[in-house]
Amino acid sequence: MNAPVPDSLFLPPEKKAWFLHDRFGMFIHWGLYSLAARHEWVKSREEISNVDYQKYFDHFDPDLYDAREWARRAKAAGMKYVVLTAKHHEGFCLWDSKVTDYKATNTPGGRDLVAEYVAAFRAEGLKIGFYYSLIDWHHPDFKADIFHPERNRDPDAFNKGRDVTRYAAYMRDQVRELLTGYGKIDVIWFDFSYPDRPYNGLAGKGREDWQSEELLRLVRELQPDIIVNNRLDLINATGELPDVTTPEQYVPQSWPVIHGEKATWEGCHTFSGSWGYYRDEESWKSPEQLVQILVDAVALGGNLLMNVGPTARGTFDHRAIAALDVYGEWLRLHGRAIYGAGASDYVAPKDCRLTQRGNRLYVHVFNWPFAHLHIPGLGGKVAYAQLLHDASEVRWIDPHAPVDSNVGVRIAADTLTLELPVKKPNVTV
Ligand code: FHN
Repeated sequence: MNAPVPDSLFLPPEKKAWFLHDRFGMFIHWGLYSLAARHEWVKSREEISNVDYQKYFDHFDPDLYDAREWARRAKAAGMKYVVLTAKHHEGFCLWDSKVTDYKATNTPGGRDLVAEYVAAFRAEGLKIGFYYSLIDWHHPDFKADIFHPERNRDPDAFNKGRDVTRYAAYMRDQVRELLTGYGKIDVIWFDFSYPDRPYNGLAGKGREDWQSEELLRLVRELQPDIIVNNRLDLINATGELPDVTTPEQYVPQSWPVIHGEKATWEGCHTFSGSWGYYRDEESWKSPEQLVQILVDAVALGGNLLMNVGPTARGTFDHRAIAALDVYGEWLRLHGRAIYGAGASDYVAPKDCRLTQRGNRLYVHVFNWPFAHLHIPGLGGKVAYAQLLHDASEVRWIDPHAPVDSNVGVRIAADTLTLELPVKKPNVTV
């Protein structure tokens, strides 16, 4: 059983208020894998050695990278915070780290990509986050494991001379650089622990490998108000995980509960199934799916961190831009159903989700035509019949229905959001 760490290492609820209000953030997965353009795990999946992977380092030059353009698009899409992969599992650092040569400033591009990112997104008013990989397939002290590109070679020979303590100290040095070199940082997103995944004689990795408690203490010392996700393999005395629970690419069926408490949680998703830029990826989500993933998260009291995988030259491709535009258009109309909103205690009709902000209830309709909407506790039937495919008419038949109900406006995302005042404010955001 995981030895608990003191509650003082976890963020008190009031320090998460901005996060629970903002609800919607941009994830950005960007690295040498973007040049391979076929998934951020390409090095592991194709078992590419450091020597063979070097070509991506030698050619990485994001000549079209304009962080201000990225920041403008994130803001226009209604995203309020952002988390950039400062270092992903490949071990390549997007900032000018002093403790490694494997960094963006040593590639042909020669730029501190993190510095430009922080300045641009901060200027647009977004909260700043870093993703930092606990896994590092390039570092000389990272031992072979079930995911390592060398995993099918001789682990004992591979691990010879590799030192876990040195590796954990390297990570602390890098986290210190990130949390002291770029001003106030609002989120740090560690990724990921797998203590229970021994395979083929190779151990998993968790809090002992990362020296997670020492790492978390350092984070708290450097940025006391920062939000930390729950992938350090740490718990407190009640089994709570640091700050935010982050289900991986799935929408929970109910509000995640940890040891009897509704958790602070954030879903993380991709537009296309791949986190890193994947040129030939086909399974891009529809506008309806994009909207529903966001609504589902907030309707269950959570946040959404939606990912963009920029190209190696530093651009968002046309499909990502189209997806961001869907969010921007929908949130321009229905942002008040998301920001500062949360789960409702009213019961949602079939094929609908409810979000609520104080005494305003938002009924998100994802399927019609059907006869009527009936929300128990709101009197009779609230609206009826005319929810035809074009949703051109929605009539309130409940005599007590509020006269100032605003009928949602249908947009390209082919969803409909109705808004009406209710007596019971939502008590849990
Ligand atoms: O292996 C990573 C993956 O590449 C991606 O970064 C996701 C984002 O949540 N995290 C890990 C898989 O859970």
